[in-house]
Amino acid sequence: MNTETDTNAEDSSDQVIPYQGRHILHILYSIEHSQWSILSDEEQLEAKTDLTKLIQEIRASENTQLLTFSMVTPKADLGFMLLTDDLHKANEFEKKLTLSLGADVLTPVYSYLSMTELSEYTTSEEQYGETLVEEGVEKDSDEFNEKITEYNRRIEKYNQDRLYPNMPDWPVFCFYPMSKKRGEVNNWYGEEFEVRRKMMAGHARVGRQWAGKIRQLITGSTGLEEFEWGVTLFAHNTQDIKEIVYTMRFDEVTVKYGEFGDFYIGLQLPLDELFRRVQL
Ligand code: 76R
Repeated sequence: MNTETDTNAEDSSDQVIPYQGRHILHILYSIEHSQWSILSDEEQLEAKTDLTKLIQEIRASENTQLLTFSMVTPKADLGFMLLTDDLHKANEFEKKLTLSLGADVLTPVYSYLSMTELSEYTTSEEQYGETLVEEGVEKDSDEFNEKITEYNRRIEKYNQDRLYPNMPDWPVFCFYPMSKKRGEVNNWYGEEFEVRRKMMAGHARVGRQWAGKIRQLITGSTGLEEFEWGVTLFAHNTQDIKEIVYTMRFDEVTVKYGEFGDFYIGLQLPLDELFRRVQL
């Protein structure tokens, strides 16, 4: 053991370097109905009240969002998506959620840890300026400067949304992990930055066709999970999910480098409806 770390270990929270962004935890549970049915009506009510209180407590915690889902298909029953600023908080809430209905009622069947991140491929001010010049706007003219200011404002808002996302209450939730291939022929990490940037720009152009229909959050998990990103999509119906994922399969980045894990679909429901839906 490293003694230097030990002597500084008075307060464990000091050891976690402040992180600009959110930790994201997707946790899916199956409900052990046999265990649940052993509880009396009173105990069941108490357990549901405890979970309700816990959810309220988590939601009231600073810089934290917690979403609840009834999962579709028996891959899982109950799902949570937790977004919070601090790994200690994420860890504490996760442990509490698992025990919230009493021991052995909720069995975790899937979980995914990831973090919000800025895109590596965002257009820089210089690149945007070059595009303006190509479009015939004179460099350093009033119009040019105005457009650059407007651009910077947009990027600032965009980066804030990426680091500190606020998920919508849209009903359909979809989650799956993804990686970029490191094959002998197609190796994403062996490509020049400029090549990757151009391909990602193409990807974003395809994605933007779903503006207003799909809200996407891409979170990084390299070093945290086997896959490199978590993809969380919200939609108003499953048709839009199916369409965007299908269409993207033909996008160059996905065609050449996309690797997918398992897909999970859930319905975002308020807690009382959720309890009824999952038969608690
Ligand atoms: O963040 C941005 O909006 C800028 C452009 C952008 C990036 C950097 C973007 C746009 N994505 C980015 C990164 Mn995406 N995305 C997916 C999937 O890939 C598939 O085939 C399916 C999974 C969907 C459906 C989707 C949707 N994206 C990424 C990354 C990280 C790659 C990296 O950094 O190397 C992955 C794994 C990924 C996968 N993407 C968009 C969308 C949509 C809808 C958009 C437009 C968003 C908007 O403009 O509002």
